[in-house]
This record gives sequence, C-alpha cells and structure tokens, in this order.
Amino acid sequence: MIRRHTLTEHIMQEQRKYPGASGGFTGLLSDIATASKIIAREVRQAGLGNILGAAGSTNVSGDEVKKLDLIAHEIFVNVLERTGHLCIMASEEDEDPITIPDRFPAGKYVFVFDPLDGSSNIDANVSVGTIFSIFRKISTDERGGMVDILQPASEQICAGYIVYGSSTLFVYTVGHGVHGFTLDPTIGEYILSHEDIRMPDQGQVFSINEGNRSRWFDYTSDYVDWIKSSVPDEGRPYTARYIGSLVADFHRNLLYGGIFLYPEDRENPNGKLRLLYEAAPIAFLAEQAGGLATTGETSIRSIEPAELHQKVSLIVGSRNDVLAYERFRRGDRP
Ligand code: AHM
Ligand code: MG
Repeated sequence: MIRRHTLTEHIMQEQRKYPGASGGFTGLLSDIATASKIIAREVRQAGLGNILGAAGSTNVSGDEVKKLDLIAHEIFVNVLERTGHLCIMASEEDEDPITIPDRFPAGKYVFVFDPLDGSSNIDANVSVGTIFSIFRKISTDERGGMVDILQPASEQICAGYIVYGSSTLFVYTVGHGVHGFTLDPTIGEYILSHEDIRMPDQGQVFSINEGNRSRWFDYTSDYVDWIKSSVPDEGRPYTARYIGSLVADFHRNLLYGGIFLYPEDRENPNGKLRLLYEAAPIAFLAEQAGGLATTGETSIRSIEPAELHQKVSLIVGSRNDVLAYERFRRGDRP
C-alpha cells in the first residue's frame, strides 16, 4: 500500500528545511487545519441546521441561528487566539482587526482570512471556501497593529484556501510550490493528493460574471468577445465556467488552466473582491503554480494596501491568458 504524507508530516518536512525554526509556524498551520475540519463539519450539516433551526431565527435550544460565515469566523478566532502563534488577526467578517486577548500569549504571526467565501451560494449546496494569508509581525508591539495587517502580498509567508466541496481540500504554499491535501473523513486527516500543482501556461476556460457586462469598460467586453471567438493551441474553443465562488472557480482553473476575471467597471472602480484576504492569497498561490495575478495593469503582489477591506480588480490564471487581458487593457489587443 502506498502511504501518502499527511498535511502535518508535510509541514514538518518543510520545517526541517529551517534548522532554527521553533515550530510555531508548524503549529499555526496545524491550528488552521483543525479549524477547517470543524467548519467542514458545519458546512456538511448546513442543510440540517436550516431544518432544525430555521423557523424564526432560533434553534431548538433557543440559540440564535447564525449565518455560516459568522460561524466559520468564530471557529477560526476561537481556535487561533489561544495557541500563542498569532499577534493579531483580520477577517472579512469583522470591520476591525481582531486582537489576541491578554489572557492568551501573543506570537509573531499575523493571520488574515475570509472565513467562508462564496457563502451566498451555500443554500444551493455549491462549494464554498476559506481563504487565508500569513505574514510575519513587523511592528514592535507585542500584540501587533494595523501596520502588521496592511502588508503587501509580496510579504506573505504563506497563503492557502480550503474548499468545502464534494470533498474538503486544503491547498497551500509557503513559497515552494503549491500542494493540495484531501480530508479523509474516516481518519480526520488531510492526505497529500495534489503535489506541486502547476497551472498550464494556456487555459481553455474563462470565468467571469457576464451579468455585469453593461457596466464593463470596453477593454473587458472586447477581451471577452475575443476569447469566445479564439481557439487555443489544443484546437478547442474556450469554455465558459462561472460558479460565483472564488475558491471553487480558482481551484478548477488552477488544475485545468484558465482565467478568472473580476475587473473594475463603470460602477465599481476597484472591482468587487477584497485585496488582503481574497486577491492577495490567490495571487501568491497562482504565481507559485506558474500563473499570474494582476489588476489588469499591476501585479497584485506589488500593491501596498491602504485599508483592511480595500477592493481590487482581480485577473488571475494561466500566464498567457492573463497577459492577453493585459494587452486589451493597454489598448494593444493581440
Ligand atoms: P463574498 O466574500 O461576499 O462571498 O463575495 C465574494 C464572492 C466570490 O467568491 C465570487 O468570486 C464573487 O463574490 C462572485 O460575485 P458575483 O456574484 O458578483 O459574480
Ligand atoms: Mg469573500
């Protein structure tokens, strides 16, 4: 029988490359994995939760039934605040940074996350996901501050996502390629299933919400018209695929090649997606897999964030596809 690495073994192996490592980072990743397993359980039971707790907004115990994205947020905070690896956190579900309470020790890492991206899809049983980024603390404050959170994507030391889909998948990078682990629910462990994922240079899939077309700038409409009429090297026209759940759309394109676009438009000068906990980690993963991630003009990794919840135009995917969009954006169409 071939025995594949567990996520824990894989992280330990990475840690051995740094002889002075204290194990704190390894501990943090394993805490993230623990939180994600709890969320996977909640997501699996989401439909049941509705049945049991729907009428009004209280469940059988009289507790308020919370939206799953808030539950996911609370699970991450509860698991991560107490283990001494973090100095501060930030989440899509909290307007302000989340400080580590004084009763718990503070560590040297910063965790920025979207607890349950795509959660508007959850009632239809569509895949949703957690997206996260880890930075090193750069301030001298023991419990960190905004300056530790507002770091450019190029400073990430780790990025990843968890897809809660037909199976639960944990995908991460620490800057040495992108690796994917599938949760084996019978033993409760993530098992290495996708080693060193490489995104094809040329994809055959494009993913964009065409419902926004009336708001698009001409370069986006022209690009989408062009991609629909062009035939990549493999001789088949592009296929349109749009789930509306960034993690699931990106994960598919990561494996098969393709481009995902949520560009700026006439009503949304910075698009829809958030820089720190959506675009930045996805950009790190894409680049580590050989792809590209830009605003259409500038690399996502080079943007200096100004605000915690700032939005950014995101064009991410196979290298040649992203470069083609950039040419349209510059008015220099292929
Ligand atoms: P959310 O953070 O509120 O879930 O919104 C982010 C999601 C992404 O997962 C997805 O790519 C995008 O919103 C879809 O937006 P739209 O419905 O406008 O196409
Ligand atoms: Mg989100």
